[in-house]
Amino acid sequence: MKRVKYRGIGAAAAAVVVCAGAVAIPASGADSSKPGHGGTAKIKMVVNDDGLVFTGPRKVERGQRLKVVNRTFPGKVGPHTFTLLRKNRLPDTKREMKQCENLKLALCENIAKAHEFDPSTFVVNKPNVEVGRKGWDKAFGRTGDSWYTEKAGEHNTRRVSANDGRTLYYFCVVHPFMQGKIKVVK
Ligand SMILES: [Cu+2]
Repeated sequence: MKRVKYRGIGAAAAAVVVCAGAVAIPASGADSSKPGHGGTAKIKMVVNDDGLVFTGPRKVERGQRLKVVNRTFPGKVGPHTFTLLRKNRLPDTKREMKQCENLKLALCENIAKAHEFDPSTFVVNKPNVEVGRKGWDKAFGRTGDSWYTEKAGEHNTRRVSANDGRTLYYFCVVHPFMQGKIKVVK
């Protein structure tokens, strides 16, 4: 465990204790790797032995509902985002992650802007960023699909509108080491 200074979007600076997560994209969680025909696939934001992580299935069907649930206590760990981003944009060094948290990385600045984050008040005016086709499909760069959450138990459900065959990469801009991926299948 390591004490890190938290200064992310949507909350005043606060010192929180998190484990420095592994940089490699985990083959997320103990959840079923089956997309669960017709049901709702679920990705959870949790604290486990690895620290703050996303857990969820490896696959989801195109058109299936994907529910993202905040199972952490943001008073302790800060808020989160579930943000789609292009694979080559995933912050993969400590330096990049630090820059991202501090919104010094163009990508992360774009995400904060898309959420209409006000750095003077730490208020996020637009928790739901929905671009491209309706549903999860558009990955940052300049813009993309993203959800911001600052309360325990909050959740957000959208259909997966990305084409099958594609892998969606996601992360949390507040804790850039929170990363995952999910493959869209038929
Ligand atoms: Cu987070």
